[in-house]
Amino acid sequence: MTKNRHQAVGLTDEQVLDMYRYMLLARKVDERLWLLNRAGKVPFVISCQGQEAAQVGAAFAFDKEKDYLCPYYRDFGAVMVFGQTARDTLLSAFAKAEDPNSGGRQMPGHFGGKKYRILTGSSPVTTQVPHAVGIALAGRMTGENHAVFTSFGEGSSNQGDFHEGANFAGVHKLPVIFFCENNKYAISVPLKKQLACESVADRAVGYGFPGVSVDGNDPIEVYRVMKEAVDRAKAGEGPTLVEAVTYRLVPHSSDDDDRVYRDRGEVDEAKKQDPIITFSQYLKEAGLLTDESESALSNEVQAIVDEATEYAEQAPYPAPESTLMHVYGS
Ligand SMILES: Cc1ncc(C[n+]2csc(CCOP(=O)(O)OP(=O)(O)O)c2C)c(N)n1
Ligand SMILES: [Mg+2]
Repeated sequence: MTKNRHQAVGLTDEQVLDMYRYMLLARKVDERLWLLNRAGKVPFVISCQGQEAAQVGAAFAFDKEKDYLCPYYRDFGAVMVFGQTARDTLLSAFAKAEDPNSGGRQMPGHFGGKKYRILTGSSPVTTQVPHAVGIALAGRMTGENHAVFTSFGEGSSNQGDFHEGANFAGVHKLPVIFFCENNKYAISVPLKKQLACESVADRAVGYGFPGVSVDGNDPIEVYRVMKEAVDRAKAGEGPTLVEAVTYRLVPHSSDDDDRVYRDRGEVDEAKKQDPIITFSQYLKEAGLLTDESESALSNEVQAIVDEATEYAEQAPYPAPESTLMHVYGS
């Protein structure tokens, strides 16, 4: 990576350090979830590992006071930039009453929260896409003109919801940014068995708006492309499809064994491009991070994760008598 590229795209030194901090926080929270799962304390984990640069770089391009996020289950980095905390994630993993996503009712990774401007997610993949398009249409009708950030995996870009949402947004030039995190697998299905076209970004032409493919391990490039897309959206020029090419460094979920469908050599090769490592190198070359400040930051983030774990483990469960709340109307 060339030195100080961040300044050329309008990011300050403080902002790129902040990006790295969010990436590290997302990674360390994720690692903690796996430990808790293997210790039998939390039932399920769905990971962001390998996709933090894409998620954080993309989320930095939005106005957190105005814009909306309709994320998918891996988006720990994005939801944290929009305001969710390590405590929130741990509360959700332990299914505690204070979980802001669903009060301990949904599986982990089903993010949501009015105060964070994050739309509640649903389990069928890609349902968030038409919702995002609807929020953009509502913003046009009310004059709020917010941009909407929606994300999904490349496998999910085969779902009807993606195509219907993209078509409608293209026709009405709505301010939606479709963000595909192409991590090369849909559970055990590799990319070449998912798409016959060259890239997910190519699909945009069919809906009459630009499609851009970007290195998802590079948060500065992801930010640059997303910022252009957000600026276009807010200028009334319509949607953009951005494909961030990443790699899922861990199994699909805590219930998956990826050794049965992908070669260890491939995973080891991808680990060399782990964005936590490559972005730390960039920051060091730019003179913004040293071994000492990196280890201080790492300790600081680890302490946040420890505190969040402790807090969430002690927190109360939802009251049993509230089980049917929001399920049946009376
Ligand atoms: C409509 C629907 N079909 C199938 C599933 C089961 N499922 C959950 S995640 C997933 C794979 C999605 O792959 P991709 O979109 O590439 O996202 P990734 O998990 O790789 O980030 C599938 C098939 C689902 N949740 N919803
Ligand atoms: Mg995928």
